[in-house]
Order: sequence, then structure tokens, then C-alpha cells
Amino acid sequence: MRMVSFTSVALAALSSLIVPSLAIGNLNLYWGQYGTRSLAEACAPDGVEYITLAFVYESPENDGTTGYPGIEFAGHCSGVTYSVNGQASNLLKDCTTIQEGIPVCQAQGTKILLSIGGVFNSVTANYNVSTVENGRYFADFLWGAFGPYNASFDGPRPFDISSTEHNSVDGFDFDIEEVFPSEAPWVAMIDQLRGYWDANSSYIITGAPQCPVTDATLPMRDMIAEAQFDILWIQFYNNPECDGTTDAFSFDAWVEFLSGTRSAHATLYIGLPAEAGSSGYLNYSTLSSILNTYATRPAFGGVMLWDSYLSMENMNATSKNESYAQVVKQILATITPTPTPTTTAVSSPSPTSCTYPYIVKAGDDCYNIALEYNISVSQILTQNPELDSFCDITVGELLCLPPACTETYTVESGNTCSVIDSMFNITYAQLEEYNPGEFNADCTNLNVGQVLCVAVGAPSTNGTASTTTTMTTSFSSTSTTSSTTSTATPSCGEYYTVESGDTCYEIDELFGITFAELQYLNPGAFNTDCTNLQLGQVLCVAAVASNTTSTTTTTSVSSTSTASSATSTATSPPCGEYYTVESGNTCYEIEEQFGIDFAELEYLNPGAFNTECTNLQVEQVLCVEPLGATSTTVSATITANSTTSLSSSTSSQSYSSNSTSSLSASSSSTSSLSASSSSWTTSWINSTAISSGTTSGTPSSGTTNSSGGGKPTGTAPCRPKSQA
Ligand SMILES: *[C@@H]1O[C@H](CO)[C@@H](O)[C@H](O)[C@H]1NC(C)=O
Ligand SMILES: *[C@@H]1O[C@H](CO)[C@@H](O)[C@H](O)[C@H]1NC(C)=O
Ligand SMILES: *[C@@H]1O[C@H](CO)[C@@H](O)[C@H](O)[C@H]1NC(C)=O
Ligand SMILES: *[C@@H]1O[C@H](CO)[C@@H](O)[C@H](O)[C@H]1NC(C)=O
Ligand SMILES: *[C@@H]1O[C@H](CO)[C@@H](O)[C@H](O)[C@H]1NC(C)=O
Ligand SMILES: *[C@@H]1O[C@H](CO)[C@@H](O)[C@H](O)[C@H]1NC(C)=O
Ligand SMILES: *[C@@H]1O[C@H](CO)[C@@H](O)[C@H](O)[C@H]1NC(C)=O
Ligand SMILES: *[C@@H]1O[C@H](CO)[C@@H](O)[C@H](O)[C@H]1NC(C)=O
Ligand SMILES: *[C@@H]1O[C@H](CO)[C@@H](O)[C@H](O)[C@H]1NC(C)=O
Ligand SMILES: *[C@@H]1O[C@H](CO)[C@@H](O)[C@H](O)[C@H]1NC(C)=O
Ligand SMILES: *[C@@H]1O[C@H](CO)[C@@H](O)[C@H](O)[C@H]1NC(C)=O
Ligand SMILES: CC(=O)N[C@H]1CO[C@H](CO)[C@@H](O)[C@@H]1O
Repeated sequence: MRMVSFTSVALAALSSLIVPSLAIGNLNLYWGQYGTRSLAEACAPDGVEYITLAFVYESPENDGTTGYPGIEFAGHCSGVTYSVNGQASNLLKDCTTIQEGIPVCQAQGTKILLSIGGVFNSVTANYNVSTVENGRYFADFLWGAFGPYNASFDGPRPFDISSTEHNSVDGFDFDIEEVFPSEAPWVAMIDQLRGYWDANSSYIITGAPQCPVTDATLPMRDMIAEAQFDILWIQFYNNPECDGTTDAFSFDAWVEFLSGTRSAHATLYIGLPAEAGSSGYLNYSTLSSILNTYATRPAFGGVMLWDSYLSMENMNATSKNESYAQVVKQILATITPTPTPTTTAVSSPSPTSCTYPYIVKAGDDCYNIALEYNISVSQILTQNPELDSFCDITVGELLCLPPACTETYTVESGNTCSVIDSMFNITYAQLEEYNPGEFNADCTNLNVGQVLCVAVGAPSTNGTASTTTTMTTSFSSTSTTSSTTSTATPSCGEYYTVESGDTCYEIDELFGITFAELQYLNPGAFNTDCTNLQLGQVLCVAAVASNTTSTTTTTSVSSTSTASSATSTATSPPCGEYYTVESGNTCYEIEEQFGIDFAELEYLNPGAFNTECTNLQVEQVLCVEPLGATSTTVSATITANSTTSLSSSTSSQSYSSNSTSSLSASSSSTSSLSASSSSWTTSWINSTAISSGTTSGTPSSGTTNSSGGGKPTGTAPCRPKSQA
């Protein structure tokens, strides 16, 4: 082992049994649901970077008329709560161990977080946040009551020591254990909280999702993709299918899922139960092996334990002197961090041809682009090797989208790969390419009901029709198409076969496109003066349809608006929407109308007008929106004559009527998904039932008994295993 200075420090620390905070991993301990040890005691000994107070278990909308959230810390606080207009709330006051503990902990470098959630009570829906407005209100309240003191906030401040001695938590944690009809209120709540601090502040948002990340119905999954989390302490427990005792430990799957989401840069903690025998508990050898494997992952941040009390109760039998948390620290201290690879991402040359280009627009992230185009983030990463593993993208950047699956087939009894290949006239290599990881090299493990992709094409969006367009292109019924040839522009939406006497100008007129666009759609097909058109030559005259499986003619008209052909690196970026200049138009007017600025208009129309924009031509067609900004935008103004040409163009794309059966095939994939999710839900529900037995034994444990003034019944904690 190389004796870098870090190692010697670590070894020295180990030998003296003093465990300093090490760069390789931090510790977060949940605190609040067990025992009576003070908060200050939980921060000691040194080396605990985070204590997360559990829980804010009730949202303001569920606390009667008070408008306060409910908080609950089992045996740690007296049951005295605030009242509003004579109405008792569930917001505890006089919790002295927290009031006194926060400054002690913070003084020694431990950050204090406040966790929202815990076990969800489906009867009372205790922390349901039903609207975006309620989410923002909840955030405002938490920030005012538990954030830094601000005289403008006139609500209660439960953690302040006195009216002059104020405490502030260092961030907010979300342990949301329910899937809601919409995650939007939570996303709004997190955005609102983040709005209170700037990017440089040390306040953080953390979350504690459970480990089955591949389950689309996992609570918090969408929330994490759509809102920005700084740290995720993933609960690798109560879910045996993905915990640390199985080969399917899902740490890397989380990294993959997060790529391209708003939480792409989140640090990941391995969340573990601290109590021996719990579901997901790791004995010393497994713990050591897991940490040695994963602590060097770039995304690794440390270990979270549920919880502080259970850790202190679980002393190492050998030394009788180390809590489970300390054992974790000891192991981490022996691991040499690998130097973070300075992203020298083997800068492969940017692809010379891009079949499905896409320009990143404001608000985009890879996750949402992937959702919109029915592709995956990892496909985007593969297609764009210059991107980092977080899939960080910037507005205006050109992405190459991978082809999307346009047709699926559900495997039936007796099917083999070769049968399927011939059914859809594809090669075995294609079938493999379209279905990475779906079957083995010999194709001996197909399952009846398995859904395979059997055709790919232009990625399409579900985009809803926008009414803002002023597209003036019209199609003529003479635009008959020829389907047979032209593989030159695979993303072409409509073809035209050159007839005797045709000129480029006539063709442009016929299809309402400019000469530049005709060139763009047909790279190399004719010379710059267009003097070498050939009778019978097939030209692309419209870009690909955005909704390729549609057989209705009106929607596929949007082919004109999603120009994405270009097999060459043409000067014009792919266009999402065109506008035909009308008499009197100025660039400024056009910019206003489409909400873009002059630089964007120039970018989208290289060379189309001068820098003062004094040479616009009536009927000149300008691109006013990059591809991807909207999709099916122009259907409203297309004349009925387009029907003929478009329906034929659809067939020229060889999207067979089999696509109908592909729809039903994909719906059967839905049912297989829900089947797998329900099996997971079952195990989750089982563990919920177990956990609610831990502290109070009743499903209604979420409700604090505030009237008695005694010990509140405990909210069933995070995801504990029952005590025998
Ligand atoms: C939460 O609130 C929403 C909106 O009111 C409602 O649709 C949903 O059913 C509620 N969830 C639960 C579990 O009560
Ligand atoms: C205090 O709160 C008010 C009202 O929300 C806000 O305008 C102000 O910026 C806050 N002050 C600080 C220092 O955060
Ligand atoms: C954040 O810190 C960087 C570097 O210290 C500084 O350049 C930037 O202005 C800061 N941003 C804010 C909003 O304070
Ligand atoms: C530790 O746990 C692993 C996995 O659960 C198990 O295979 C192993 O036998 C255990 N080792 C000891 C010493 O208990
Ligand atoms: C206690 O820690 C030692 C190493 O310090 C380890 O070898 C032993 O297996 C641990 N015992 C348990 C029960 O975790
Ligand atoms: C137990 O730990 C404390 C503090 O970490 C230390 O001072 C003490 O010497 C240890 N005792 C034994 C028996 O190792
Ligand atoms: C796109 O459509 C599919 C199927 O109708 C649907 O499952 C998916 O949620 C839609 N995506 C978006 C972003 O609307
Ligand atoms: C099958 O595909 C090949 C190559 O793509 C093509 O030449 C052939 O005409 C196709 N056959 C049928 C029946 O579609
Ligand atoms: C295509 O558009 C039609 C009509 O809007 C819609 O019903 C269909 O779900 C869309 N298909 C896809 C794959 O987006
Ligand atoms: C369709 O085209 C024909 C011939 O160009 C024209 O006479 C007719 O008015 C057009 N129909 C519509 C609805 O535009
Ligand atoms: C859930 O609990 C029920 C009864 O307690 C048991 O029959 C079932 O096997 C459990 N399911 C899982 C997945 O543990
Ligand atoms: C797999 C499948 O359904 N293939 C069908 C596709 O459509 C043609 C005719 O439209 C049928 O002959 C195939 O059997």
C-alpha cells in the first residue's frame, strides 16, 4: 500500500483509537425516536457530522385550524405544545434537550437537520401536502420557525432557548414514505426552501429514500429526480432485495438513476440499521466488505444509521467500547480514498453526424429529456460521450438523441429470437442492440410476456399542441411521396420524387421551405446552384414527424416543425418551429412573439439576416425555436391537403400497422411492472406494520397525544426493525 500521508494519519488515528473526521466518509445519525439520551450526548464522541432530528410528522394542513406542523421526539420532550386561538396544536414547545443540544453539537462541527416524514399513516394521511401552495406554506413555516432568526417571522420558534438566544437548524431532511398522486407539492416545498439560501450557503436538503430504486413506484423517486437534493441517505434496510447482504445492493443503481436528474450531484450515504438482527443489518465482515467496495465510489459520502440510540446500545462485543457508529468510523478510517479522477473524459471527438440532434433549452435536464422522448439517460450518455457522468448540460448545447423504440413485441410461447427477427425483418444484431441486457448471448432465456423492442426510429415526444404558432406553410396535394428509397436522411418526415422540369425553387415553393432547408434536409443531393436535379430523384422535403406512432394525419403534420434530419453537421441547428416573415416584421417583433432573444434568433438562423436585422424578406422562413422546445406545434394551420401527403409519408417511414399491436404490447408491460411493484409494496407494508409496533404498537401512532402533557406516543420511526 502506498504510504500517502493520508494513510499514515488514518493508521495513527486507528492505533490511538481516536477517530477523527475523515474525508472518506461522514456519519449521519437519526436521533429522537428512542431512549432519553440528550441531543448533546448524541453528538459526542467527535466524528458525527450530522444529527437528523426525527420527525416533523404532520403537515400544517393536517393540524386542525392551527396552521402549524406537528413535531414529535418520543421520550425526549415534554408534551407541551403551542396553542393558536385556544386550539392546541401538535407543535411541541419547551423541548429543552434540543434547545440546549443544538449549540453544543454545532460548536463541535455537527450539523443539525430536521427531518420531515417518517412512517406515513394512511388513515390520517398525517403529512400529506396536497397542493403546491401548501408545500410553499410548509416551507415558509419551517424556515421561519426552525431556520435562522428573522424578526419578520411572527410564528413560534420551538428550538430557540429564549427570545434573545436563537437556534437554527442546518438543513431539512425528507423521509417521505408514501407515493402521492403528485409530487409537485413536495418539489415546490423544496424549491421554496432552497430559495431562502444562495448556492454558497451551507444549508442543505437531504432525503432518505428506500433502496429499491428500479421500482418506478418507490416513494420519493420522482421527488428526487425533480427537486434538488444535496445528500441522500439511502435506506438499505427493510428491503432485502437491495440491501447490503445481497449481490443486488443498489448503490450503483442509485448513481445511475440520479444521473441527469436535478439531484445528479447528490452525495450518497449508505443507510444502515444500527441494531443487530434488523433487516439489512450488516455484521462486521459484511460491513467492512461493503464499505471497502463502495467508499471509494465518487458519489459516496458516508454512512447513515438508524439510529443514534440503537448504535450506542450495540457495542462491539470484542472491545465493549465501540458503538456501531464508531465501528463504522473505524472501518472507514482504514480505507484509502482513491484520488477523484480529474475528468479527463477521453475526449472523444464529437460525433460528425447526428441523426437526432436536440438543442438544450432552459429548464432541461437529461432526466426530463429522456422521459419526454421515451429514451434513457444512459442512452443519452452513450450517444454523447463528451458529457460527464452527471449528464450536466447547458442551454443551447447540441445533444444527439439516441433512436427511440417505436415498436414493441410481447414474447409469446414458443418464440425464439430468430422467429422474432424474421417477424419484424430485423437482424439478430439489431434485436440485441434494441434490447440491451434483455436476453443472453444465445437468446435462451426469453420469457413469455417479456416486452422487446423490435423497431427504433426518431425519438418522439408526447408534446401537447401549442396554439402559439403562426406557421404559414401549406401543403399541396401534388406532394405525392415515394417511399422506396432514400436512406440518406433517416429522420425525414416526407419525401418528394423529382418530376420533369422541377427546379429547387419550385420544390421549395411547393413545400413551403427555403432553399437552405432543402439543402439541409438533403445533404449533397444537389449542387449549390441546384442545376443537377435528376428526374426520379427522391428528396426529403419535411423533417421527421414528432409522433411517429401516430396514424392520425393531423398530428403528424408536426413533422414540419421538428426538423431533425441532418446527417451532416449542417450550419443550421435543428429547428423546432418555423415562422414565415410577414410584411413589416422586425426581428424584435419576432423575438417578442416567440420569447427568444436576438442572439438566439441569430443562432437558429445563421446568415439569414444581417447584424442589424435590416434585411428581412417577406415570406422568408426563420427558425424561431430549437428542436425540443415544443413539438407538435403547427397542426392547427395546416390545410386539409396535407392529409394526403402526410399519410403517405407515414407509410414511407414504414411504420406498419403493427404499431397498434405494439401499443397493446406496451400496456402489458405496464401490468408486468405493476405486478413487480406490488410485490415490493407488500414487503414494505409488512415492514411498516412491524415498525409501528416498535414504539407505540398502533397504526395511529403518528398522532401525538398533546393534551395529556405526558410523554407523547412515538411516531413509528423511519424504518426500524421490531425489537424482539
Ligand atoms: C393527499 O392529498 C391529495 C390531494 O388532496 C389527495 O388526492 C390524496 O389522496 C391524499 N393522499 C392521501 C394518502 O390521503
Ligand atoms: C426576513 O424575512 C423577510 C420576510 O420574509 C424577508 O423579506 C427578509 O429578507 C428576511 N431577512 C433575512 C435576513 O433573511
Ligand atoms: C459563491 O462563491 C463564489 C466563490 O467563492 C463566488 O464567486 C460567488 O460570487 C458566490 N456566490 C454568491 C451568490 O455569493
Ligand atoms: C455476516 O453476514 C453475512 C451475510 O449476511 C454472512 O454470510 C456471514 O456468514 C456473516 N458472518 C458472520 C461472522 O456472522
Ligand atoms: C468488533 O470489532 C473488531 C475489530 O475491531 C472485529 O474484528 C469484530 O468482528 C467486531 N465484533 C463485532 C461483533 O462486530
Ligand atoms: C473506552 O473509550 C474511551 C473514550 O473513547 C476511552 O477513554 C477508554 O479508554 C476506552 N476504554 C477501553 C477499555 O478501551
Ligand atoms: C408519454 O406518453 C406515455 C404513454 O402515453 C406516458 O406513459 C408518459 O408518461 C408520457 N410522458 C410524458 C412526459 O408526458
Ligand atoms: C427486410 O430488410 C431488408 C434490409 O433492411 C430489405 O432489403 C428487405 O426488403 C426487407 N424485407 C421485407 C420483406 O420487408
Ligand atoms: C401520438 O399522438 C397521439 C395523438 O395525440 C396520441 O394519442 C399518442 O399517444 C401519441 N403517441 C405517442 C407515442 O406519443
Ligand atoms: C387542395 O388543393 C387543391 C389543388 O391545389 C385546391 O384546389 C384546394 O382548394 C385545396 N384544398 C384546401 C382545403 O386547401
Ligand atoms: C407479509 O406478511 C404476511 C403475514 O404477516 C405474510 O404472509 C407474507 O408472506 C409477508 N410478505 C412478505 C413479502 O414478507
Ligand atoms: C408481428 C406482427 O403482428 N406482424 C404483422 C404485421 O403486419 C402484417 C400486415 O400488416 C402482418 O402480416 C404481420 O403478421
